[in-house]
Amino acid sequence: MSGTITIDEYLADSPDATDDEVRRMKNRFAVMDRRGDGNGVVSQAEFINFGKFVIEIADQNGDHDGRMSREEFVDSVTATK
Ligand SMILES: [Ca+2]
Ligand SMILES: [Ca+2]
Repeated sequence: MSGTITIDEYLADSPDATDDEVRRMKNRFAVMDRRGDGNGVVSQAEFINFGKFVIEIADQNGDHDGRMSREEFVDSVTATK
């Protein structure tokens, strides 16, 4: 692994994704990159930073204990924002 992920590699992880899922994944990929250096590929650091960000948001919408619980995770992936 080169340490970076391209959009094609990212989408290849979910070959059966629906159009809707593909659109969401493309958005997520763009956000990951934009929170970093915006060079069109996602580095490991950008990927990890985004993961931390997602956990933080989920916890902020939950009980603020610094961890993402199962319930907070489910809320975060089903949220319609
Ligand atoms: Ca990048
Ligand atoms: Ca929590």
